[in-house]
Amino acid sequence: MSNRSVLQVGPLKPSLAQTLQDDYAAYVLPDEPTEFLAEHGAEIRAAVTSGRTGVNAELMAALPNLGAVVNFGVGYDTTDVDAAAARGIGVSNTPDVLTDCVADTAVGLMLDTLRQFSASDRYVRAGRWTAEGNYPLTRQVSNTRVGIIGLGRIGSAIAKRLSAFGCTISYHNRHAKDDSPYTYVGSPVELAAGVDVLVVAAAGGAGTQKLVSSEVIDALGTRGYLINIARGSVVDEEALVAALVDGRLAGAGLDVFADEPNVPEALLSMDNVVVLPHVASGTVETRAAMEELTLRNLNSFLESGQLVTPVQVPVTASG
Ligand code: 8YV
Repeated sequence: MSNRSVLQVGPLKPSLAQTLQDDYAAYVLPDEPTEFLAEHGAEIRAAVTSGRTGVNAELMAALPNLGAVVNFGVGYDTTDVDAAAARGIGVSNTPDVLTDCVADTAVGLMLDTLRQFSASDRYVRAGRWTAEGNYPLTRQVSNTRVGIIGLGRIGSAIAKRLSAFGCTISYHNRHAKDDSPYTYVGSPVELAAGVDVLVVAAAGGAGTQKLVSSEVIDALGTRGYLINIARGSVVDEEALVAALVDGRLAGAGLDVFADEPNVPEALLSMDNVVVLPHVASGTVETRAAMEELTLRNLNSFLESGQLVTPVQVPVTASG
């Protein structure tokens, strides 16, 4: 078998892509892959990708000896895990190492959205402080009621931070967590109805598609805010934009969108909305830790057939 058994799928952090070239002589999947796959598909044992691209069932089918999809990022909703499971292909992600930065971003977005710091900054820069006087009053963050959708690693880290702000935390998950100090609520609508701020921290994928529906947004109501650091797919974005345009929701802080990097035009002129370009894990420290964990997964798989942080264990690892 060829030594060139690693395939880069989609753009990656430049230093990671460079290491894949230098240390693994990795192939890079071309934009028009048909010819490449016919010639080299059978050589590939591991694909390295990110949440932005992933490996779909069609690509897996063209890689008959694929044993692992190594994903840079905690979210792997762009990889077809069912197709991988059916073939005994392992999938790894990069949990834990990004939890703190993503939770920091959620809290920062919440502060910015309710207090309108970004909008206030624009107000000063535009000379409006001197021309028009003080900025309008905004909403308090401390002591608010916060509902978290998805109390996993990241959701729990957000809850811990917001507890220090005196916030009352409730959450919705597939199942109540026995060891959680926070109040479990049985449905997203019920959760939204009882809070000031709804924070989305659930994994993306088929099971959470538009979990934050128009009904949930209506339940959050005219004084409610939505914060999303998870995936755009978890929210009905059209319903969200419509509610913001109509003034049926107080505001939103969004790091993720349904069709990145495209952000609905209507949001761009709203001072009660903060839009970030999917930066939650984007610090030097966290991205380095994600890169390191990605390479540990790749090495471990190539050496022993085992992934370090599998989301799915290969049934028939090909060593
Ligand atoms: C990254 C993310 O921006 O980990 C995730 O799921 O969304 C982010 O940390 C992304 O994976 C990089 O492509």
